[in-house]
Amino acid sequence: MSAFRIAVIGGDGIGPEVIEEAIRAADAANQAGDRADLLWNRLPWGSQFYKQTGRMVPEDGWNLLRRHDAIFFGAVGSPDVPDHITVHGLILPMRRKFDQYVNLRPAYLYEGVQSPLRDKAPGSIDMVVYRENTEGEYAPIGGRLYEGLPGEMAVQVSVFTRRGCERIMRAAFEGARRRRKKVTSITKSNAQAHSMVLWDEVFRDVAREYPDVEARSLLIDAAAMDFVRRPETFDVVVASNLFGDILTDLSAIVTGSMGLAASGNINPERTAPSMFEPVHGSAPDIAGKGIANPLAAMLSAAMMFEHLGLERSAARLRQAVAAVLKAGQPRTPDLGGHARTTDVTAAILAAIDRG
Ligand code: GGG
Repeated sequence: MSAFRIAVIGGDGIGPEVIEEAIRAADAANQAGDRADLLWNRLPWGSQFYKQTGRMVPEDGWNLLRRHDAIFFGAVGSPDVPDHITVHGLILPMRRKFDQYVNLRPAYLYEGVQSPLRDKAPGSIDMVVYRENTEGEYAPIGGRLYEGLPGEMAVQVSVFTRRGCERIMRAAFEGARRRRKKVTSITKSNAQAHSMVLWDEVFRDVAREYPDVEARSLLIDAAAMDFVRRPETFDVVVASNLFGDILTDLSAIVTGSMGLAASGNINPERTAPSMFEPVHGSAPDIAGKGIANPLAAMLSAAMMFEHLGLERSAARLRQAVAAVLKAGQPRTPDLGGHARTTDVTAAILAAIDRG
């Protein structure tokens, strides 16, 4: 029997709530599927841990994480700790340290889910965003000068390397070959005359290696419009760190809810563990109320299973999610219902049981 050590960081807000429910569903899907030996190693890191220790991750934390096959992550962000401490102390360094340079964010309109857009049939929105995850606008380079004084200033440097652009774009083209063979690159080279011009040049170079895949460039502003106006025209989208982050809230909401948006932070060379997390954040407004949607976390667990080669377990989990959504209930409030998080898990467990 294959064995996998999975580090679990529930993190903040609704993170631990949805992650625990997703583990219950993942265990059931694994029992019905691959029957692998899954060891879930829970790590109590997050804002609470920061308030107790002054660190988001303990001193030996990164080495400890590295010894796992994957990381299952909830959310980070707390109203009483600034985001530049929480996000910059945990999730962003993890992506860089473990070279998780592909942030894979699929968006799919499931049967039974109402898009806020008019007349969208199930499956008509079906795209995957490949977000560059280790450099770009989220590089922690820059500084503040004259803090607190009238002449205060801040400099934030974006970092775009040929290597960084090439590898995310190649991943996108490879992904497109397994789908509908169309890649859209998101740019803003009409305004950002250095970074985005390099991005476009590299895109043209990489596209030449994939003559069987349709390639086009779209300005971020036009893309934002078309994610709403004609989302069915997108197959694979490749975007920088910031652009990908913003556009994937849009792709999530046009497919019904942030509560359905899953993601993987992938190290394709497998030199370090990849990390899987729902796209939504910690949602402090509903934390502790037991009404968070666990489906994004469950679909993230399915992505993790696929990454680990547990295809049968992944399929069981995905089928159960699709069946519960198609049935129309139970639904948490983000999908217009009144159900609790645990009601959804119960329905998922029953759907896994039915097979
Ligand atoms: N589970 C997603 C999460 O915790 N998001 C917090 C956040 O702001 N992340 C920034 C990012 O994804 O780049």
